[in-house]
Amino acid sequence: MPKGVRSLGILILAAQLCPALTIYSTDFEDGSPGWTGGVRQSASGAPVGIGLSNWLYRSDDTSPRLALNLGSLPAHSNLELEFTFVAIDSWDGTTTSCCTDDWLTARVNGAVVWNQAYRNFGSLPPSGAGSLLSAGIGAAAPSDWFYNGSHTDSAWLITVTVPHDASEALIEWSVNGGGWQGGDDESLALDNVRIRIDAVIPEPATVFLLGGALVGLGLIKRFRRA
Ligand SMILES: [Ca+2]
Ligand SMILES: [Ca+2]
Ligand SMILES: [Ca+2]
Repeated sequence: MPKGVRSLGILILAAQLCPALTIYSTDFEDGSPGWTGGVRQSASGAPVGIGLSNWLYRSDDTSPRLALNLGSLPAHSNLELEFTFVAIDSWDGTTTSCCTDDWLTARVNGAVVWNQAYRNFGSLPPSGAGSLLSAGIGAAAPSDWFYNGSHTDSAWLITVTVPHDASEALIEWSVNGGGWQGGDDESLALDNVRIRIDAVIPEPATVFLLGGALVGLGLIKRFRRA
């Protein structure tokens, strides 16, 4: 390989692999652009201390679905999905004597990337997957934050990274398990949603060096011809 071409290859490889390119984020404080299937909402008693002030809410039917459709993504190989999920009121998980199962499912372009059971029902601490968020009252304590005062609520920070290289991402959240009761008994909310990809972004300094190398190669060729 000619020395000049090898140098260019090294420079191109030096372009920074950026695993933290945020392509979308929202806390629903200023609206919910790009979303379908939910209603932006706030409620008195909400645990603002863990970032819940306004959120996207769904309660009302037998197969609730919240969706976000993103397009024109730059080249990438992985997608990271981070969000706060709020299990509101008497989610039953897999363990109560009636009304199970209650699972949260997330999909990216139709593929399941998260599928976990959540339970608030009863006096036990909430159960589920992800990081249980507490509003300054201790993670183990059952907490009734809002809506049905007879049932506790829990919030979970969930992060999942999946292989993904498509230029579009349809991200969907739904419930499954056959135990969904909806309405004033069970509902769900999303907040603090952030989508990141690992796009390759040339650093400005690298672009400068690359440009300089190209100019240099041209000068060398011209000098050799002279
Ligand atoms: Ca919010
Ligand atoms: Ca409640
Ligand atoms: Ca249930």
